[in-house]
Amino acid sequence: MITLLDYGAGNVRSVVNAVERLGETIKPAKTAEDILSAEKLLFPGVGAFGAMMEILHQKGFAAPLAACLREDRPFLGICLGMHALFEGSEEAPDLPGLGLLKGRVKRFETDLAVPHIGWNGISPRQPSPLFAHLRGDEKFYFVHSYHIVPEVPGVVLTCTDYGYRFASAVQKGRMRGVQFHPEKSGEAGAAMLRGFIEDAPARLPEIRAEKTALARRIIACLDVRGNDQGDLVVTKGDQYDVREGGNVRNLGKPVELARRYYEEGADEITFLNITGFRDFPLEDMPMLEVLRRTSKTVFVPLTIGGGIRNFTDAAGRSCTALEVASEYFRSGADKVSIGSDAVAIAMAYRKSGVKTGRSAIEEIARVYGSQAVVISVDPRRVYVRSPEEAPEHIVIPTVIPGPAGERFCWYQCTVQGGRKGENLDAVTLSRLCAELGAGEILLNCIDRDGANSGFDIELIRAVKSAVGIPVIASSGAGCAAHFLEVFEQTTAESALAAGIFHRREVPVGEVKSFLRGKVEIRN
Ligand code: 1PR
Repeated sequence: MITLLDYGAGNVRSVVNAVERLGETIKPAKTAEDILSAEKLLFPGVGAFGAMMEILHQKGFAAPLAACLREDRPFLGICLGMHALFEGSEEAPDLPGLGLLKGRVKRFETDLAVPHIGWNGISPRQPSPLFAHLRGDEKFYFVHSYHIVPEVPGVVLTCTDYGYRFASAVQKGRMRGVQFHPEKSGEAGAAMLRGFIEDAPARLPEIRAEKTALARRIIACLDVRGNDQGDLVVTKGDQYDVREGGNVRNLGKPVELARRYYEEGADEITFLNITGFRDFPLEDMPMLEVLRRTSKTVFVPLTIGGGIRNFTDAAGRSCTALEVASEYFRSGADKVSIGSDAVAIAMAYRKSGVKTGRSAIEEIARVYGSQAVVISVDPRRVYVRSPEEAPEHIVIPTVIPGPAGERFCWYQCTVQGGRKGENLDAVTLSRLCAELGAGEILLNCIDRDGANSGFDIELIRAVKSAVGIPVIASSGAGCAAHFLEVFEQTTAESALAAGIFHRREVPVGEVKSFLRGKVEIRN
């Protein structure tokens, strides 16, 4: 029996599912006594260090947890659950940590994108039960802006490279902590959790890489909506038009398709509720059930988008984006993606120059961390003869001339699934949202959507050069070579596709096989 320390933030459902899948039972700690009587403790942390420490103290969990750890009770802390073991964190300098390990938590200082998001390796430093079922060359899912800096080198269990080498796991007696998320790391993560559950004999894996590398991610995207018969289906548009012969295209069931992509090797799954902008968000949330069911069989990160915004309906009922997002996190989402509302937020911020702290981006980032906030951008090319024609926008030269031979273009942001264009360009939108605390950009392109003609390299380069957060290249993938092209010609951290996967024209596995040996990927 494992006792789960759930302090109420983030996606603990995935941890429960990952443990139960291994045949172990898991019980949430509700009182201090539950912690003190635990056989084994699992502490998954998601969100922000300050909020976590405050809640641990409010609930009266901090002292019993520290007592168990001093007694050397088997413990596994994940991400913030490991940060809590240290003396403090730059993320909330005034709030001390538990101080069981000497050292602090600091923000990444690197030219690479922060947060560090994706699948990276681990370089083991000492034997551990966590390695009992590992080869050593597996990759694990990381998502963090801060990392630990232990003062005592002897506690370092693994190291990982991202710009520089950092400690990615610690071990002192039976107290262990990992920066990555085993519950989101597919079969490798399950193997590590099994070692913890069994309290297996400590060993070193056979393969011990000297250096590790972050993989470029392949993401499968499922656009979901109700069809005319009222069923929730995965659909797919051409330039966002999802109807064919008057009917919504039906390409399958969301939960089944997500599972198929997981089994084929997708590194992440994104669900977009494409008509989510229409209704009162909390009234009917069919995607909650989709997430709950998906998180039972899919052990890679899940992102959900559509309808995440502050909303007041005609009857005066209101809800906040944070409330909507919280429902999604509780149901199994790791990240939420904001589309239309991000455009409104960025335009207001550009006009006032003031960060109110109350926008959906800021509020969700404050509670769940920046890494949980993705901005979904739906731009369309607008051709101009020269940059002077659109002085308020970021205009770029293009090698693909416009209908009248124009050699320049800018990318107009749209809202409501491309139905309405706004006076804001995609590069500026991305920069402003990153300033407000977004952690990742999902960069679609309406002109390329469903076109199978390849990603819009010019758009991706323009956005990538304007932000310091990871960018997901999206729209236009028609063959495996298009993924190689986007990874060779841009620094996008990941690439997303929909149509070719749904129609089985190019399965995820084929993309991976094609890329293997050419770019760093997760096997
Ligand atoms: O505005 O916050 O409610 O979010 C709505 C979300 O739904 C946005 O993320 C928006 O991108 C998405 N969306 C709205 N309408 C559509 C539509 O298609 N009619 N889908 C839509 C966007 C685009 C991509 C697609 C890629 C890859 N889907 O995500 O998966 O273009 O496709 P491909 O590989 O087949 O080319 P809000």
